[in-house]
Amino acid sequence: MKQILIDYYKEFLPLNSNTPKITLGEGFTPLVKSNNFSNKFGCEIYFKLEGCNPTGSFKDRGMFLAVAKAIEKNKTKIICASTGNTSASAAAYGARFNLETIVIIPSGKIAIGKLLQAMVHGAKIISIKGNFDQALSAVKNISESMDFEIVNSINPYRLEGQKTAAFEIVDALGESPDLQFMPVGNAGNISSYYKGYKEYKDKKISNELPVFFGIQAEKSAPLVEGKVIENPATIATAIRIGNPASANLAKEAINKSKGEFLKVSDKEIIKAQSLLANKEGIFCEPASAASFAGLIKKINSGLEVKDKKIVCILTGNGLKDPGNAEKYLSTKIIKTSSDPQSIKNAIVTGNSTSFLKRFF
Ligand code: AN7
Repeated sequence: MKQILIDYYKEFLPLNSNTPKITLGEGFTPLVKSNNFSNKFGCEIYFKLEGCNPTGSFKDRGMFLAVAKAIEKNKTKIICASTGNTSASAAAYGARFNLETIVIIPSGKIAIGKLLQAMVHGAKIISIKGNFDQALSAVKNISESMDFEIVNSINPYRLEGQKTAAFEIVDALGESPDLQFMPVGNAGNISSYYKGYKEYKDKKISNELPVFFGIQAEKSAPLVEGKVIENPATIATAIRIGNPASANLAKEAINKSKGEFLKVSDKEIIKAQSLLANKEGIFCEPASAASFAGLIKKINSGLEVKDKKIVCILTGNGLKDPGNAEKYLSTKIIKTSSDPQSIKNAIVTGNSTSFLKRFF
């Protein structure tokens, strides 16, 4: 029988005999090779499908450990600020392991699928007039006085859990990829990957670190601009963050690997999301598509990728954000009567051009 993540990588995780071995089935996500784009660009492109985690995003890899450690410490309440996916994950693990869960979200800026997840799992949801950065700052303040365990990525166990994704990639490829593209919001995940790749290198399981490309949305790009963005904006609400908590760790990952932070526009994000859906059969959320948008942008501006192994991290499932998908990616539905002849006519002559094609 397949092992659970907490057992499979136990020698790399901060566990002791009091840590409960909990799971919701996180990790072991597919690493899928792109045939279309690998051939087109003369390299090997892989997509890490983190949307296949139990709540549909990579957050579950960190949440299982943050929650296990909270239980180990006899905590009964967890809290997070969230652009959506952390709250969905916290709510699910909180429900399963009998913890009271509070989520603080920026009003009106969280994709409906994620909000529904927090609701169905029974979290207490508090929507604030403010953005993620303000929500996180409030959470830090509240947790001290109310004995909550914070399950945002400022909790070091989140990063420890999330580094398992780097192990899985090396285990699958037999070595580190040459390049890795991933979205960056609060900058926890890029820091986790860096830590994971580094631990495998230190143990001589791999020889190199990948060169990291951290992709931000154009108007939410504090790490590209080198300053805090007071009012971040993007349709990729998951990464609508102006003051990343793990900025220093993320900078280390970029500097040590000789990579770079890069920004892409909302239009480039939607285009990449559409290409993944139409040419690869992969439906990821907008923030995740930013990684592929970054790769395309670098290739178009002359990055040498020939024969390179490249991984794009697709951090969350497309169904999380049906609103943007309906607006930009959906196709026209052809309507007919039930008469087989008119159905045939519709198949032959009907036009179901996507909104996107008209948009561009
Ligand atoms: C799909 O849920 O910050 O750079 O509160 O949901 O580690 O923040 C989500 C972030 C990328 C960025 N892709 O990761 C939250 C939250 C998706 C995300 C990121 C997020 P970090």
